[in-house]
Amino acid sequence: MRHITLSRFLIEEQRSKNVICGDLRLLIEVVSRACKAISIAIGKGGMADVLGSAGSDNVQGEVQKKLDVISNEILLEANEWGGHLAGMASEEMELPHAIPNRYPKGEYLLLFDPLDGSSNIDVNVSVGTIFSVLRCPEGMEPDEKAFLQPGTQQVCAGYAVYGPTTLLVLTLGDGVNVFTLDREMGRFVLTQENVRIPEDTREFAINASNMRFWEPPVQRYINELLAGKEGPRQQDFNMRWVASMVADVHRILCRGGIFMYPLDSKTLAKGGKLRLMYEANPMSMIVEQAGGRATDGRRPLLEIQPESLHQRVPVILGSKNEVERVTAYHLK
Ligand code: AHM
Ligand code: MG
Repeated sequence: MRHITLSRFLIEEQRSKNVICGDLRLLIEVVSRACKAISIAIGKGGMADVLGSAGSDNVQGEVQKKLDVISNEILLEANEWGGHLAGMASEEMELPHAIPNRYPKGEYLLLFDPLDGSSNIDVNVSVGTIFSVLRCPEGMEPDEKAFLQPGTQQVCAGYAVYGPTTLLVLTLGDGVNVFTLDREMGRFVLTQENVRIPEDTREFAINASNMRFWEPPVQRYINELLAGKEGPRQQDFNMRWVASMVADVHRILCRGGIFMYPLDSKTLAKGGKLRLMYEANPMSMIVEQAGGRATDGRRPLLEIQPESLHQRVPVILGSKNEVERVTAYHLK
């Protein structure tokens, strides 16, 4: 395989397809460098003082891990000074982060979940960073309102997964490509081009301990899968649940599957568990760019008009035919 680095890939995309401009290229390069730094911090584990809780709660009222805070700071500092951003928003911060006045401003808005699946960090299971890029509407200040755009408006989305290898998965709205971190050289190298998610699958991912709290369409769907060969689906299904969305979605990108964090009576008041702007939208863009589907059970996730920065939604995504089936059960 030709060794195409992320930098070269981006320059060639800019030249040949005109899908990105210099500022967006810089943005992706900077985010990828920040992900490298996060990967290194995570890799130090128990040797450095990076594990465990930070002793604070985030805007969602969740306990922050030290690495949640460290990852958030790495992303903020890396992206502040380049002149490519109008503003940033993070799952870990209540309000958007303004670019300090001493730096020039650009046209893009960057949103991120700095460390997704962070409850897994202390047990050495894969975690990741998820990001989404929007344009700041012309003439608008980069305050909360500027960020409230449906997922269809994303110009780019991606995630890094810090597992046995560190990967960067990226879409510019023109397919999905996977880059592997070459640790010796300190660069990302293209290792999978134009990934496609199989339309059919026999594997599902859901936190089954919530079964009694789900809505009837989800209960029906999962019960049918669990009934296996003897049930209406007439085949056996396998289940996986890492509890790191990046790892679960990455498995689906590699070999198909359906991922669900549906509405349940525990999270009903909040609207769901996962966050629309930091998790659902970027992952939906990637999944749809790879030929999969993503809905909240009733409508495409990417079409939802956000009402607030930290809005939560039910998430059902992955192999097309299974997502369409669960969505049809909800609409019946
Ligand atoms: P986080 O962003 O605070 O880490 O929370 C999101 C994570 C997802 O990665 C994962 O799919 C889900 O929460 C797991 O939830 P649960 O522990 O309820 O199974
Ligand atoms: Mg998180």
